[in-house]
Amino acid sequence: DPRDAKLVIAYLIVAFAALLIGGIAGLLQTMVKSGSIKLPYGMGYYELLTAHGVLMAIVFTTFFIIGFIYSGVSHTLGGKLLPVVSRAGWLGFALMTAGTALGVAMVLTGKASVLYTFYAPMKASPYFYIGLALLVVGSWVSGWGLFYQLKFWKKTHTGKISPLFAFMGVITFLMWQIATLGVAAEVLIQLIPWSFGWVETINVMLSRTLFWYFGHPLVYFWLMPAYMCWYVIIPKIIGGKIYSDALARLAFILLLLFSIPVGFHHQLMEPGISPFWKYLQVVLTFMVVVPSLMTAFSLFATFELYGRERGAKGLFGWFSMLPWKDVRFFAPFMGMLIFIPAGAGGLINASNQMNAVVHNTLWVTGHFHLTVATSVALTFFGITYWLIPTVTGRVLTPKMNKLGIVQTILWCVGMFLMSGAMHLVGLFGAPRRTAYTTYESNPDALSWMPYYVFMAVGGTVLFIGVLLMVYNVAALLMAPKGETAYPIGETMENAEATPAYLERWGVWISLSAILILIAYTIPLMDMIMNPGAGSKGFVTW
Ligand code: HAS
Repeated sequence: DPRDAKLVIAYLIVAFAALLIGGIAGLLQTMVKSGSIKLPYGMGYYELLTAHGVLMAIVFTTFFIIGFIYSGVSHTLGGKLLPVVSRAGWLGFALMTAGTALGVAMVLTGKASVLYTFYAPMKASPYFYIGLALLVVGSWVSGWGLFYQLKFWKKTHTGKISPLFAFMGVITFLMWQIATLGVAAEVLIQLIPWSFGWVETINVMLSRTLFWYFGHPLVYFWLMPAYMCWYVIIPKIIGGKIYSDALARLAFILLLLFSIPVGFHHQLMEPGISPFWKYLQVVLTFMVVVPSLMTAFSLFATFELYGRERGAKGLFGWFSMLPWKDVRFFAPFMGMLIFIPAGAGGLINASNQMNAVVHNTLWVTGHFHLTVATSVALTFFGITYWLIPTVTGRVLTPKMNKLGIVQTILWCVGMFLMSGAMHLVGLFGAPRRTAYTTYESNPDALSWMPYYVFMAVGGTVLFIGVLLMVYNVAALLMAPKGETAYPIGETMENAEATPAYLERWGVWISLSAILILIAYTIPLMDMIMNPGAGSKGFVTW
């Protein structure tokens, strides 16, 4: 529907504007860190780092995800958004854009150099937190629109299983809704009153815990739309079939259940949480790996069966049958490929003893540049090459396709240099989030410098990749008129029927709530009741 198309494009334009400004901040901060440049006009390293993180990790992703999911829900649930849903989409967009403008203005004027994780004891201007609150509330409003569209569809299609894309989109927003309750509580109850000076102290441990209650599912909020593309879109693009609708739904249900009660794996090195609760959440963390392994299995099955149908021979003959010259496949595929080492890094992080080696080092920065900034970002770029033409009634030309392939290669090369150097130097103990320093010419710190230079070189290649991507988006918006189909895959003919219980929303939401209550109730009560127990790590500032 042309009106829905406008909504989708509005979200995408803000997303790519954020990518551009965030990319500039990213380039500058990596050059400062390596000592290659000094910042003029009293600009600070932490200002740039915050702008980079907030714009890339929070604004680019959230706007892109909503635009993408709205497009697919409109397409698969009736071909058009209900008027009330479209209004929710626009209201959400307005709130999110206003919140982003306010938050970014605070960061760029040096009033909110609190990094993208923004928990206490670092304090920002209250207007930064108000901006964040608007962003989150806006995303809720958009999510409620999606829930309503599915509810309406179910009412008019009694007894039918919802389309896979819509199911996945709704579950992603359900997870987001539950996860953002933590950050909303942190911002509204703790950070805003404290930053306005209405209260003098803040419970730091509680603030960090509420943040990570949200912070880990946040990474699955980025990943799930990428999985939607891998499960539903990629089979159609290569000319194959979805391996199993039921398996895909089960993977998403497992992501809903296990992606939230695991925030403590970001706090393994904190003394204020008892080892038992950390242990429990690490076990749950290893559970959340299962749906990713299922996804890998399902993708290999789709690729292999597609190749064999076309006569591929031998164990890996199907590999050469894949459409390597099509950027709509190539970019997401590189994302999948890189997710293998990226996910392995996650397993290392999640293991308590190994976490003691890597925590707060550049290894972690390397990990998330492979996961969100490569696997997810490349998939989102790959989606852009068909999504913009589809909703604007245009076509992807061979020249744009070529530029897209070049962009993907640039991204992979830049990331190999940057993230590779981050992983290595992190293992030598180089801390994350520090401006240029040699720690008074300490020999260890001096030995890290060549890696920082590699990071800056990789960062520069990536910046060229950002510029090319923004150029490609502009070119797609002005591409020749024509028709591009929305690529929704179909399930294999011989796949088993999807069981109806996979759509028992009440059951899955209740199970998710139970797991969260088990993992968090006692530690949270402990933190609230003993806010000043300094020796246990509960600090009030
Ligand atoms: Fe992580 C820190 C553990 C996944 C993002 N993570 C972070 C941070 C970010 C982040 C942003 O346990 C930093 C936060 C901060 O600022 O402090 N992470 C994990 C684990 C996983 C994981 C266990 N992370 C992600 C994803 C992210 C992301 C996904 C973004 C999108 N992470 C941690 C931990 C920390 C952490 C600790 C805290 C560290 C610390 O101490 O601070 C797992 O979900 C990973 C499972 C993935 C797999 C891979 C499956 C492979 C697939 C691809 C198949 C490929 C095909 C193509 C089919 C098991 C699905 C191949 C074809 C061929 C032909 C070969």
